[in-house]
Amino acid sequence: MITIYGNYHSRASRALWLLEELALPFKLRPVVQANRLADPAAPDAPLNTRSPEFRKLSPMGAIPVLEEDGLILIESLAINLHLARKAGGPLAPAHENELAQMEQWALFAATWIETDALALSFVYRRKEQDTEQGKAQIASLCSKLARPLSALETHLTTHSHIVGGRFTVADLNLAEVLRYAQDHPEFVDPYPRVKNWIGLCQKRPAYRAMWTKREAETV
Ligand SMILES: N[C@@H](CCC(=O)N[C@@H](CS)C(=O)NCC(=O)O)C(=O)O
Repeated sequence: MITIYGNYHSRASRALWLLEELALPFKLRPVVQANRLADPAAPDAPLNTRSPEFRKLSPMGAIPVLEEDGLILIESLAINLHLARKAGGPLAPAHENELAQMEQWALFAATWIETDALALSFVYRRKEQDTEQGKAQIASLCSKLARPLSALETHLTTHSHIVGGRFTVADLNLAEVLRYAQDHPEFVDPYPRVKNWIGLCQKRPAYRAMWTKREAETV
């Protein structure tokens, strides 16, 4: 049985979307981010990323974690590549070259995009988007994202999807990383193909199902 530790308001959403796509049975063990709690060490605190019990599973103390028949994985994009590959089917790599490309795009997302996309989201979470400092940060982050987004736009001029001409875990991983930047919707305006591709990813019934559960979640 697959167990995901985490919640829908975290990077666990990546695995939870994929599990909807794959229609696989799984258990979600709620773990909340410690920084969302007033006192994560309180005796009545819910299981959280600093709980000793959880730290035994994840030395990083971060969610998501996957546990499956003795296998423990603590990186969301690796969890998804594993789940897709093990399940097989259209979302999985069809051969070694596709696997290499899917790994490449997951690393592309994690190294070229995630930090700046997340920083963009945090400007909005801090409600600084209309301040002079916030506007300057947004401009700087959009300019840092221009290089990977231009590369992605170029890729999408000759490819309908990220890998293999069909929706795969590579699209899902990249779309989820880029989602952070969507708190500033204009980020994607200079990249019409990227905009269209994210829209198509997020119209998928499995994404909508994940999102509905996220909206119903109280963390
Ligand atoms: N690179 C890791 C990052 C995991 C991560 O930072 N998770 C956040 C939630 S999205 C977390 O657990 N934060 C709470 C904490 O660090 O205590 C991944 O992609 O899985």
